[in-house]
Amino acid sequence: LQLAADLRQALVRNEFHLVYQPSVELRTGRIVAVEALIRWKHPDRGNVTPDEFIPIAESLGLIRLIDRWVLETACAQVCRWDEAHLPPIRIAVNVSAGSLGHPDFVAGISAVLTSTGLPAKRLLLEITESAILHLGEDTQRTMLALHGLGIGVAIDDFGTGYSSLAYLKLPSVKFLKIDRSFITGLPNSSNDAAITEAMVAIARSLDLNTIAEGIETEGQHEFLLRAGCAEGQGFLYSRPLPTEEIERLLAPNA
Ligand code: G
Ligand code: G
Ligand code: MN
Ligand code: NA
Repeated sequence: LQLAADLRQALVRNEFHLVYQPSVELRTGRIVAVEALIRWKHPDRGNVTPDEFIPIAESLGLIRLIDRWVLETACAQVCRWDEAHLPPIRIAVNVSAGSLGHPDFVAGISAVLTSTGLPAKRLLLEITESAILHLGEDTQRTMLALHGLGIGVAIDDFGTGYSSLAYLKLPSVKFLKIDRSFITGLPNSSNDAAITEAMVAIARSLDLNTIAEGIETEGQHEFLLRAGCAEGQGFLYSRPLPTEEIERLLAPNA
């Protein structure tokens, strides 16, 4: 597969970049975090989406290198925003199963925090339910080690996996990200409304924060605010944006 061969070269050829999607406090609209999202500009094909190349990277064993590049780039970026005296925000980084399952995963993250100087509490790792499911016993150790370092974890795409809810008790888990598929039907779909309210209730009773994904309308925003969801992401507030545009949004006199 040509794409796979090209993917092997993409890192050294500098073909990746990051965009950042804001996450806002629903009550105020204030940006409290950004999620780093990878983009690949292929020299011939143009933009290739992560939905296409992340699975290939996983199967080629390249995902650890890519996730590491994302983590370093995103942590270094948020430190530069701090140095420019922009309001301090959290940075969320997606982590694939192939990275999470590696024995050196926690050491790698620790090294990036040390080299960039980013405080651990400012980093949030987004891990899908299915990634956690595949790891079994090692997960517990990894999650405990992350907690020991003060690094929080968000369960990404919550509600779409096939796992038990046992991992919600892991000490590093601090956030649930309610999957976009449940937000789409709000506020009119009574099923989506009931599921969303139940997820927020689970989160609250376990002392976890909720982030709703894929908010596109005022009606969805209002519903989630009333349901007690604290944070949201979606095109209603902002698409994923390049660095300069995030800086413009964060600047106090923007
Ligand atoms: O950015 P976009 O909506 O196209 O992302 C599509 C999918 O790719 C999402 O599931 C997202 O979590 C995943 N993704 C985006 N960026 C990264 C990344 O840096 N690392 C990993 N592992 N997945 C990512
Ligand atoms: O799985 P994950 O949550 O990491 O996926 C993030 C992806 O969701 C990004 O690729 C981003 O482009 C997409 N996304 C973010 N906000 C919205 C939205 O409001 N509507 C839709 N349709 N997609 C969104
Ligand atoms: Mn995510
Ligand atoms: Na998601």
